[in-house]
Amino acid sequence: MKIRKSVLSALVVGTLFASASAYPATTFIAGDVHPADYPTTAAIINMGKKLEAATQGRLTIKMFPNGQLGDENAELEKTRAGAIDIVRVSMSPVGGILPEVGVFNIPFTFRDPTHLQHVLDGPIGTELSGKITNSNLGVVHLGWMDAGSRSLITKKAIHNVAEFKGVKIRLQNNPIGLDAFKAMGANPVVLSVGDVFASLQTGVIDAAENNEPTFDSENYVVAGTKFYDKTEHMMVPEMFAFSKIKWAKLSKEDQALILKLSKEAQADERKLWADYTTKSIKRLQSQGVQFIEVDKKGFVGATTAVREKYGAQFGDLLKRIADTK
Ligand code: BDP
Repeated sequence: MKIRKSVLSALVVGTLFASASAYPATTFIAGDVHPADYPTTAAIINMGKKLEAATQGRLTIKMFPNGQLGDENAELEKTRAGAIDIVRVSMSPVGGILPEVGVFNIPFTFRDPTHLQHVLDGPIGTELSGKITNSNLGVVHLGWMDAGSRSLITKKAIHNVAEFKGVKIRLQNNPIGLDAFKAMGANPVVLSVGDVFASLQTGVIDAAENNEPTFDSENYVVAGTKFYDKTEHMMVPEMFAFSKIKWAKLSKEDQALILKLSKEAQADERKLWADYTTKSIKRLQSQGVQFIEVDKKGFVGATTAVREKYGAQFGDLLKRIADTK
């Protein structure tokens, strides 16, 4: 029997559909507490575009910004359960759950953000990434992201540790951070980042602590804070990671592609971070925020016992960090 051309093309199209439905388009769900234009969120959105292009639309990423999928602890839980595929969170809550990677919350551990980058780009970064992936957190670590350094965001000016006494300050969920702020004489309370604005406004807290981009993007000036007191007490990086349950379902090729694009996203975020920080500082200054050079020695001195207590749990890690150029 002679097969007519139209029948033939129908057969070809049918085969194409069959093979396409064997590999249906997959949308990975991503979550971040920050808005869509924030460096961390934007870097994952860019990664999604590249993934879509590289797979002719077979794989895509849908970002849920602004904490739409919950606060960071909730997002981590959902990622473990496979309800979120890609999560971007601060290392503070991660260290709270997994103390062996909690070194970033020991105050005054890094000289500056470049020192932290060198540590993360070297063997220590690789070791910590492996610890996260091999832990029971239920995620595959994909990469690190910059988050600058954290300083005090206050309603009254703080120049030294004595002036910080009794200040009610919001902290991330991390026990080392709590100890550190108690040692500085403050009155810390743990809240998720989404609750900080209202708590500042209603006077539940007098202060927050964060980097300039979050001070800016969360609009803390409108909630009554006018000072950025530059303690630079912690440099806590961000991480982004894939749900382990979901990772196991991907082909080796797709895993390799995601790892490659994650490296690029890490580099992308570093550039976005630098630009955004410059803009945030300008914006904060134009809103009347005063940047104060504090007497840092007093804050460092007040937290010596905290470094000794927690440093001991990390063996020679603090020394290896200090020795990193
Ligand atoms: C920001 C981090 C974000 C945290 C937030 C916080 O980028 O992941 O949720 O701090 O203080 O710098 O909770």
